[in-house]
Amino acid sequence: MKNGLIRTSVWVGLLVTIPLMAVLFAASRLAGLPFSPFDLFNWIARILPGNVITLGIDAIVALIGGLGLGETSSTAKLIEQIMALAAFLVAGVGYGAASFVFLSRRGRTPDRRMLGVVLGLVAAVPMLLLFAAVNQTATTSPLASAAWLLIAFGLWGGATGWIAEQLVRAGEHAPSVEGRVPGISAGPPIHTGVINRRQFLVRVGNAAALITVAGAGLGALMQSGQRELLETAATDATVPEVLRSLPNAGAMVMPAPGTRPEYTPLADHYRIDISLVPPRIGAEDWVLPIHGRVRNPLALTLDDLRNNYPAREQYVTLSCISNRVGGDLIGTTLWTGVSLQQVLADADLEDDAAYLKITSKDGFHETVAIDLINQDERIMLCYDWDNQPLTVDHGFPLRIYIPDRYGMKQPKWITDIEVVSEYEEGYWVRRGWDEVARVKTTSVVDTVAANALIDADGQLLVPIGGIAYAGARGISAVEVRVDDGEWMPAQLRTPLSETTWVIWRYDWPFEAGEHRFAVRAYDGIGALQDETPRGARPSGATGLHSRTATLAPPEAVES
Ligand SMILES: Nc1nc2c(c(=O)[nH]1)N[C@H]1C(S)=C(S)[C@@H](COP(=O)(O)O)O[C@H]1N2
Ligand SMILES: [Mo]
Repeated sequence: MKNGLIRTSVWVGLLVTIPLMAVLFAASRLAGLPFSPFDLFNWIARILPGNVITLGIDAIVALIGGLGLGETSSTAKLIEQIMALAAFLVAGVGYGAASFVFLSRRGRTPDRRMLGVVLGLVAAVPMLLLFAAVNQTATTSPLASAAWLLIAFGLWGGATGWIAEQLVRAGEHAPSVEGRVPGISAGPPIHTGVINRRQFLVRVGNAAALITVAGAGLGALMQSGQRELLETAATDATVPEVLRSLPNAGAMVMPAPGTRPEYTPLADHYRIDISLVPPRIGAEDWVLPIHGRVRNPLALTLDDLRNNYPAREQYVTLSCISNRVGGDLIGTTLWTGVSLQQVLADADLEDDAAYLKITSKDGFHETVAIDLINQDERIMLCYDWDNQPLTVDHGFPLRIYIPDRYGMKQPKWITDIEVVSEYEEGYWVRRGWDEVARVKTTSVVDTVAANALIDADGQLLVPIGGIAYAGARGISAVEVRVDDGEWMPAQLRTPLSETTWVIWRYDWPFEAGEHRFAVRAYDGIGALQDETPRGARPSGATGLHSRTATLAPPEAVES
């Protein structure tokens, strides 16, 4: 094949695919129509083997950490979204370029545009299947979504056909018709006046750029509008009131300056899930079926859960099993819901009922042993976080809380609970992660507060502090080691609850110079955390966290 043809075909592929993406984006923002680039990526993420995915996630998390790109979970989502766009672009340009070559070569094909439309519709078929398999992007009816995909991809193919037609024609006429209007008898002219292939492509490029800018701009405008709405809702309603009434308000030990907030602002809570955009569930259409090995199948609305069962509240620290030692995939908030023990009592389980199979809107699923539920009334179906309904990101309308387990065991966006007699592996367990996913004891140095020295009767102290967390086992002790010294006991602040992290603090007698501060924790039964450095897969990261700080001589410190 001629080099020129390849170059032109790639160029044409770009000229038709980039505007297609912009138009799909605008339509998804304006009308809730499906966004195929994300559907494609979500689908790939679900079929790839678990270790490949883990490798990918690890690489992203390492990249974010290494380059200091900011908060891990939202940055990771952004990177994934960019990857999704890139993957779609590559696939789209590839298919578009191949279509263009095909269409250009068919000598005297009567109608390249129609043929192009057909090729576009062919490409729409996998997008329709993907949409049917993993749709989280659309809120429109399946019929409207399918129709839109056919139209958009049909137009995309048609545009390729039209460009091929015009270029073939310009090629036929270019040498002989200089100065004349070309191709009058064979259909509509490219344009009046002199035009060659290059000029034509530049014009198409301008049109493509215009559509892209308009589509992307319109879509972005809608997006920022939505985000603002969410943010005002979150800040107005709740945070101050909740913070004022924290249960440990009277705790003696104060966090060292620079320690992370003990209660994570909702907007800052990490988000981890398998979807590029969270599934949106309408409260009105949602009912939770509890069925299977039960004598009394239930179908509970959100109101049923709120009104027919006593509400439970629990301050909870949630951590992702992928969190690295010292990472930010961990947060603490107030969870409200109903004890599963009570709900299951109403369902009246059959004698062979052994597990709940919980399924989510995004295709995520997990199995919870009924024995575990019977042992712990804190296991609950939660509808509120931070004293307000769950946000879309965090699982609206319902998620489960299981103390002492990593987030991977705790589905958000629950749509179905089936009571079963046989164990079944959950989504991440199937992909090679720990079956139990019990939280590993961990501790972190958040701060060496070199600019907040304390003068204790002439002795300068540096406040050092951070968190320690051991799931529902609680923390019994924390120790700090400076350089190669002895492990010294830290002070523990009363935690928000027995299932949250504990803020610790250690005021170290000041010594100028560079020092390394390490921390380790003992869980509630006195077991020391695992000091062996280990990555997150498959059971959660272990190892010590430390922070190095250079302390300026006291003369330089303002008193
Ligand atoms: N439906 C669904 N639930 C899910 C997930 C998911 O991908 N889909 N991810 C789990 C994982 S791995 C974690 S760490 C927590 C994170 O909850 P958050 O995003 O509210 O912090 O949700 C869990 N529940
Ligand atoms: Mo997770």
